[in-house]
Amino acid sequence: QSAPDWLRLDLDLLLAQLPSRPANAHKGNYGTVLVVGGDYGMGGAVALAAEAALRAGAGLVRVATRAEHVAAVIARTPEAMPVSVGSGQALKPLVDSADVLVVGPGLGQSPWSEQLVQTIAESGKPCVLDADGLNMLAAGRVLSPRVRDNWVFTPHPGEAARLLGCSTAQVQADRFAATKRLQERLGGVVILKGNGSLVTDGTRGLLCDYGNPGMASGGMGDVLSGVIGGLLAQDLVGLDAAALAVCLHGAAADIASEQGQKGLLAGDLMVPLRALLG
Ligand code: B4P
Ligand code: MG
Repeated sequence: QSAPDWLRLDLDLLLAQLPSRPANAHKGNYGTVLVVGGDYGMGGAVALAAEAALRAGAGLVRVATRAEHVAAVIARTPEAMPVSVGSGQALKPLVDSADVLVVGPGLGQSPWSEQLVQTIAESGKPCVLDADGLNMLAAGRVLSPRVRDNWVFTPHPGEAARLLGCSTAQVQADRFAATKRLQERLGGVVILKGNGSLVTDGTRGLLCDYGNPGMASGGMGDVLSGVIGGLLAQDLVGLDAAALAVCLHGAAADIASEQGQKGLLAGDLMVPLRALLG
C-alpha cells in the first residue's frame, strides 16, 4: 500500500455504523470494558481511559489498578468500578467477566505490570494494547509471538519505533510503510498515532485527518484507548472500532480546541465526545 491507497475517513459515515438505542435498551447490551494499568504515579491514565470508555457508550467499565488509585478513580468517575489488583492471579476473574480489555495506560514496566499483561495475553479476549503494554511487547518481556487478530495496537511514533527496532525519525519518514510493517508483525489492527493517524488491518488502509496540535498533551492517548475499548464493547469489529475511535477522538479535540489549542486537556474531550455520538 502506498499513500494514495489509504482511504480518508469521514466521521459522519462512520457514526452511521453505531445503531441508535432501542427504547428498552439495557446496559448488558453495550458490553463490559476492563481497563488495566495505573502503576504508582500513573493513576490518572486509567481514570481517563475508563471515563472515555463510558463516554463512548460502554455499558459497564471496570478498572484494575493499584490500591492507591482506587479512591481517585471513584472520585473522578463514580460510574467506573475500580478494583485493586496485586497480581496476575487476582486479575483473572476480572478478565473473565469482561468483554473487552484496555491495557497499557499508566501500566509501567514492573514485575506487577508483566504479570497483568501475561494474564491478559492468556485470556484470548479482544484487547486494546497501548503505552507500556506496547513497550513490554517491544522489549520481548511479555506475550508469546502468536499473532493476535482480535487486538488493537495503538503506538505513537516513539512506541512504533521500539516495536520495529528503528528510530522515531524513520517511522515518521514513511508512516504508511511503518504502519503496514507493524500490522504484518503484530496482526490485528494497528493505529499509528500522530498528525494524520493511520489505521490498518492488513487489508484496508485508512487515514484520519481530524485532530490538531492541541492534542500534544499528556493523557490524550489514554482517552483514545478508552474510546476504542468502549466501541469494541458495543460489538464493532476491530477495524471499524479503531477507525471510528480515531475520528471521534480527533473531532472531539477539534471542537474542544475552538477555545484555543494551547492548554487543551485530555479530559476536555469527554463532553464533545458524548455530543458527537448523539
Ligand atoms: P510518551 O511519553 O510515551 O507519551 P504518552 O505517555 O504515550 O502520552 P499520551 O498517551 O498522552 O500520548 P500519545 O502520544 O499516546 O511518548 C512521548 C514520546 O514519544 C515523545 O517524546 C516522542 O519521542 C515520541 N512521540 C510521540 N508522538 C510523536 C510524534 N507525533 N512525532 C514524533 N515523536 C513522537 O497519544 C496522543 C494522541 O493525540 C494520539 O491520538 C495522537 O494521534 C494525538 N495527537 C497528538 N498530537 C497530534 C497532532 N499534532 N495532530 C493530531 N493529533 C495529534
Ligand atoms: Mg500514550
